[in-house]
Amino acid sequence: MGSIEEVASLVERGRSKKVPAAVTAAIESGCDPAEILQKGMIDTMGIVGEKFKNNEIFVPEMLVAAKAMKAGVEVLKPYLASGAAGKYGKVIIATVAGDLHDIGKNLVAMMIESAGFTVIDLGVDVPNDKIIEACEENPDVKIVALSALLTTTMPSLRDAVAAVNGAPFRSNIKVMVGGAPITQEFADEIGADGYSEDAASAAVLAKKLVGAE
Ligand code: B1M
Repeated sequence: MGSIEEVASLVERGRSKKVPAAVTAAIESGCDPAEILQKGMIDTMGIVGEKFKNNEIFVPEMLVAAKAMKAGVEVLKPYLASGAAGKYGKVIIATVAGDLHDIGKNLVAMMIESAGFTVIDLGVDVPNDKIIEACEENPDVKIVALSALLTTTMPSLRDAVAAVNGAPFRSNIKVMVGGAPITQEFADEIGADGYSEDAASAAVLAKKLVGAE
């Protein structure tokens, strides 16, 4: 019998090799894939973050937990994605310069893709000129989606949005931002078109920004 608790425990302890089988077992036992993601993985990363903050664990433990979660998400992907083709156009997504966190960005990418967009993922620690270059190479891009997970990379997010806002193609695209320290107020202040708190609402926002909802 698989369970969400087993998935959570393995993710927290960074057992990458065991997580995929535990996720499969949980699904086979009837657990809801969305709940496995939220309770078994996202909430667990919250616990990992708290332990790090309290000096109970250190960067290597955070890293292995992140790897374990990624291994689990791979198994969940087909259950969470709707399979809708890219009918709403292209989205460029990136984690901003100086920031290496990508789990949240990857979930946002997955949800946006599954909502019917084609996602071009530039990865983590992406300099502004690379974002601009990607927009120029894809003149039909509809949205630039930027993620920042650290209070220390909020200025990078501000700079990245400023770079896009100053580009000649600005009127053709929308800019959306998110990440744990980001708020609607900050998004407004830096001149983004939209902010969302989590991956599910990011997909709703993306559709709204292109007038599809
Ligand atoms: Co780092 N880290 N980390 N870390 N890490 C946090 C973010 C932290 C909160 C932990 C803590 O202290 N409690 C803290 C930041 C504190 C702060 O800024 N105030 C922190 C720190 C300090 C650091 C380092 C500085 C540690 C060090 O070296 N001393 C360092 C910085 C490295 C760098 O980026 N330059 C660092 C490194 C790392 C690892 C590399 C080890 C690893 C990341 C591995 C990876 O991503 N591949 C890591 C991890 C795993 C975490 C925690 C534990 C988990 C992050 C995560 O994946 N969460 C994190 C603690 C926490 O989050 N509670 C922490 C799960 C994920 C699903 O949530 O990313 O928030 P999240 O994404 C959500 C929403 O934010 C939103 O939707 C997502 C899904 O619902 N969202 C968007 C995200 N992007 C969006 C974009 C959108 C819309 C919504 O539109 C475009």
